[in-house]
Amino acid sequence: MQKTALITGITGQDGAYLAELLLGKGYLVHGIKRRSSLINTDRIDHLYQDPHVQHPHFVLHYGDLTDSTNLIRIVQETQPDEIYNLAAQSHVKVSFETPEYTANADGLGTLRLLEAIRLLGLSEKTRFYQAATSELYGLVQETPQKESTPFYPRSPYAVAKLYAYWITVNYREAYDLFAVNGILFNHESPVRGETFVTRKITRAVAQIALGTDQKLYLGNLDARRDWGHARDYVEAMWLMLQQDRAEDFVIATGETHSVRDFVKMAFAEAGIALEFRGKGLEEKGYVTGCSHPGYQLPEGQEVVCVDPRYFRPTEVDLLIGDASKAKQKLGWTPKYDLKALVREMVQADLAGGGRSTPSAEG
Ligand code: NDP
Ligand code: GDR
Repeated sequence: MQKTALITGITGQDGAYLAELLLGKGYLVHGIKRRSSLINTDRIDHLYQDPHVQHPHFVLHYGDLTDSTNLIRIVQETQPDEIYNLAAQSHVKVSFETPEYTANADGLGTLRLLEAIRLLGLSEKTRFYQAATSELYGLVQETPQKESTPFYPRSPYAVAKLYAYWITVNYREAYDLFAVNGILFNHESPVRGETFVTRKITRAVAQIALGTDQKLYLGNLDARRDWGHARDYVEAMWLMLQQDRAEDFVIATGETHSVRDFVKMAFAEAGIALEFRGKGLEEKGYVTGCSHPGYQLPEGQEVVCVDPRYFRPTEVDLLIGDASKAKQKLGWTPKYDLKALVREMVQADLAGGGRSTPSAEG
């Protein structure tokens, strides 16, 4: 029997990789996309199917997590076996500027979907995946962070996701719903949104190497993150919904690196050696060698600067996850290490001239 999945946030990074994974497994995939004045389906265009074909495998619906009637109608029409709730205002810094909207979409949006399942009498049929996040851990309580580590959210985004986490647990316990939280640590890819730090860095590396830009401005270089590859992480989402019991899982690589480390690795991947000098706001990154014959970057050129506009009112200093439970119960291990991730991202941005967002294919 063909399974049906409904993915919210299908136009985002994870939505694109997950849709590709599920289509490869023979699912009928429905996705919810928002109406926008410009077409925003770049990441999934390679999966697009003409809606006039007789039995489409990939169907998009207009919708929004802030509109419960719309969500109820889509869940009723699609009768999904699995719902993956990936939609969110997902930018931590932006959440300080749009806290109420973030709470509505990321917090209440999750409740609306759970209620849709319950009100439509789908509690026994439909399994629910919630995109929870390592941002829940926020201010460090213990390291490495695991399922039992106490939460201490540090942004309106993380607080909204805390509500979503607990309402998912509550519906599991109150209504016996198969509902799980995947507590995913940062995961990236060549189609990562351009304002998240990794992609901002790899795009800038490409532009600086190709001579179309000269400087990369960043915020807190000391923040440490556990960065994995989105392709590995969507596999874990799917595995969580195939278990006999609904449980929450941490998904992480178990390694942590600073933003500064990531910058150095990304420039090195393009053949540019970089050294940081100075402290605090005065810290800067200088070229100390350029081994790529195609680029002309003189030694001593200043290519990275700190700009306080990218600082957050409250920061998450250190994330490093312990995914032992996922390894043991889901048989999940990441295939990519950070070096391979950085290589793929930098090479994709160099190939695209540091401009376009390539699709999630390949
Ligand atoms: P993206 O920002 O790339 O994608 C977010 C998606 O949500 C987009 O499709 C966006 O649509 C959609 N969306 C935003 N607001 C709404 C709304 N009100 N109604 C409907 N759709 C909406 O995020 P990622 O793919 O990186 O992340 C997926 C999920 O996982 C998010 O919930 C994120 O918070 C969470 N997460 C991500 C991690 C990561 O490192 N990537 C780690 C842990 C959790 P549009 O394209 O129109 O903007
Ligand atoms: P994060 O990702 O906040 O961890 O949330 P982001 O890449 O935005 O920031 C990571 C760290 O880098 C520091 N930083 C900068 N960040 C951005 N965006 N831009 C900069 O110029 C910059 N300079 C330094 C940040 O301060 C931070 O410490 C991501 C999102 O995908 C969330 O949706 C998800 O829940 C978490 O990862 C896990």
